Amino acid sequence: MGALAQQTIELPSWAFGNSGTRFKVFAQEGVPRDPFEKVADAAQVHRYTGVAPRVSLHIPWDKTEDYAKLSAHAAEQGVTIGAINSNLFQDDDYMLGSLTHPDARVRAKAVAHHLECIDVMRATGSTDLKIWLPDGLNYPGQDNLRARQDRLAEGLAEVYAGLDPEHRIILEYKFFEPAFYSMDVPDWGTSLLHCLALGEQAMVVLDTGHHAPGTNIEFIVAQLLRAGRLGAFDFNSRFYADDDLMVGSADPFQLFRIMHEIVSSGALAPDSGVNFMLDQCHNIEPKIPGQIRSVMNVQEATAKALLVDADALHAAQQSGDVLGANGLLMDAYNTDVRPLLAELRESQGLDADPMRAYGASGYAEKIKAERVGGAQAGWGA
Ligand code: AOS
Ligand code: ZN
Ligand code: ZN
Repeated sequence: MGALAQQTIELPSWAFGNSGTRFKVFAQEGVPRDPFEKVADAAQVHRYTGVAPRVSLHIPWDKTEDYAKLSAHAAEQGVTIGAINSNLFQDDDYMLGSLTHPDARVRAKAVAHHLECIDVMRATGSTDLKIWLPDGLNYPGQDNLRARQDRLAEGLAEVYAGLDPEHRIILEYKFFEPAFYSMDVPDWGTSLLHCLALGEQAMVVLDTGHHAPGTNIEFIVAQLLRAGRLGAFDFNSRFYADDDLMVGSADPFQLFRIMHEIVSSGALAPDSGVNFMLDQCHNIEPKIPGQIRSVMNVQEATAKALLVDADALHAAQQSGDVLGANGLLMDAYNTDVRPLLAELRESQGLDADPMRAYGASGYAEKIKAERVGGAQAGWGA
């Protein structure tokens, strides 16, 4: 129970705004109109789960005049500002790339944007600068693959030089989209190489939706933990591509296997350096309950991973007991941990059922009445 109570999950501000696909953005009633309201909604998730005390921001979607005020507002609501996400994908200048662009002027603009994000970190007390690079090529021959890596290394080094000692760069990878022939940071190996070149304050972000179907994600988790460079997760579920569905909804067994690697490496506690973030969009379901459900799914996978009998598993592995070892994992996975989590919540003074408690709180009705003309998260326009 102690280990479970320690885990924290970070929520993305953009999960609370309207979102959709390239075909349609469905507007929902009561969605936030500004970053202050997004933070207030995220705080509701923390209020009923007790384990979601941070909110990631996205610049420019969450741009505001006074970041110290936003940070104070977060504190009043019982949460803090988490990772600051930069945006290199919504500016015409970036059509052929940002940090990898052939034109030095465009690369300098992308570096300057990150220095601006670092200023936001200073004003909000955030320690993670999350970089997801949409750069890449659609056609063979379109640009020089190797030169782009050199430009990227140079640009990242300039951003890294702007960090304060308590800051980190967390560098995400993605195997396709928006570029379809070759992304400039397509995989964990490329991200890790850049992080190693940058220094101790650079870590890899693993977004669970950013791999080819069939990829063994828990292997990547184990490898990055081994290298001491797993900085964060962007949790979500996918059936086909970067679906950004609720984590644990498509493949709860995969989430369990990931959490098993985390638990067996002792990487669950907040001081382990792994930031457990969600990166999701709720296109058709209500957003606050969607986030509550996601947090609960992560907690359930974690609780199951903590149930694995580590000593017995080690013994089975050492003696070559293939079925025994596999059986120990499956026993833990097949345990219903919901009563245990209900008990944990009650011991923390929370309602045993966060979904029910939020539903009964009247918050959804209140924001529907108060907020008119909610903003789009920025996705799917
Ligand atoms: C994009 O596909 C990535 O998953 C990004 O992590 C993320 O969704 C974006 O940075 C949101 O700002
Ligand atoms: Zn992501
Ligand atoms: Zn993504």
